Amino acid sequence: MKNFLSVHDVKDVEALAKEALKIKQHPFKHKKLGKNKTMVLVFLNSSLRTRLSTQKAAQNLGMQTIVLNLGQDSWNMEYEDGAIMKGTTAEHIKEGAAVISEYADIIGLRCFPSLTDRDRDYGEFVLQQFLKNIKVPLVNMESATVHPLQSLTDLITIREFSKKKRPKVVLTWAPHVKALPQCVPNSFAEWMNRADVDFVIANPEGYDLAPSFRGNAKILHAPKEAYKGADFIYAKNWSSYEDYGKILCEDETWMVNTEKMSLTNNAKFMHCLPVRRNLVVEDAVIDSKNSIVIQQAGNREWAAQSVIKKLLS
Ligand code: AN0
Ligand code: CP
Repeated sequence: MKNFLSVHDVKDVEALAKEALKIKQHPFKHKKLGKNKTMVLVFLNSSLRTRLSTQKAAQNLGMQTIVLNLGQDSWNMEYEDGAIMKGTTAEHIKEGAAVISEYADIIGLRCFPSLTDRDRDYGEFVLQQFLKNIKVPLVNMESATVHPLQSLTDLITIREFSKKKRPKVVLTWAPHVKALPQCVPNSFAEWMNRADVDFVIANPEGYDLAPSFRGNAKILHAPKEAYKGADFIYAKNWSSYEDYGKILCEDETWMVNTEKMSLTNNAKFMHCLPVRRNLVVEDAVIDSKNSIVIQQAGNREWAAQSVIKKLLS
């Protein structure tokens, strides 16, 4: 593996999930692999889980870690080629990324979408600008269109908690007050499409994911039908891809609640977190024994470790 940018860098998602679960059993077995190597984690946006779990994963492999909150701790970065830098940006990505690369053996990057310019976001402009100017492997810690460390985590969590070989997994849109990226659902869909699961997406009209991400997944525009017989309910809000970055629906009947959960096959509740309670999911569901959001978040460490291990090997 040269970089970990999306599912396309992974040959076999189920094999990688198995590897991550093996690492969970023996986290320090490869402590020598990263000796005298450094991972620099660059954040253009907030993070709790990714920030902590990725550092911990690298440290479990013996690496040193440095976290940089770009634009807050460092200079404001310019990304446009040929820019005349008379504005607020003090350093160009050409030097910025190249210099980070001098100190790093692996770089992690979080760079959310603008949600205003679809072509720029879906072309992964910022991530590509980094990629062009570094000479070490890059790990995507959520970019403009995907969040592969989360999706690998989600797959290993499903395998860990599933009694069936081929569980029914439902990704359901849920309401939110802020326009959020499509990264988590896009990525979840691409990974589930490659995994051995019965995958269904439920979202309101106008919220269909981009065709390249939803693939051949079954799409339903009403929540109740989707919940029937589900083994996993995976909730997430996202803004519209079609009417790019817009909030088109605030219908609270899409919130995950006990009434809809009762239609499932005693489904486990999943969410990548952070989650807004009683907007995305009712307290009674996230506080129930069927909620596995904390175990899911815990698995971020093993997902990250399996990826970093591959990049070091
Ligand atoms: C982000 C998102 O929806 O992509 C990060 C999730 C991991 N969520 C928020 O900004 C609330
Ligand atoms: N799920 C996730 O990526 O969480 P953070 O945004 O807190 O890193």
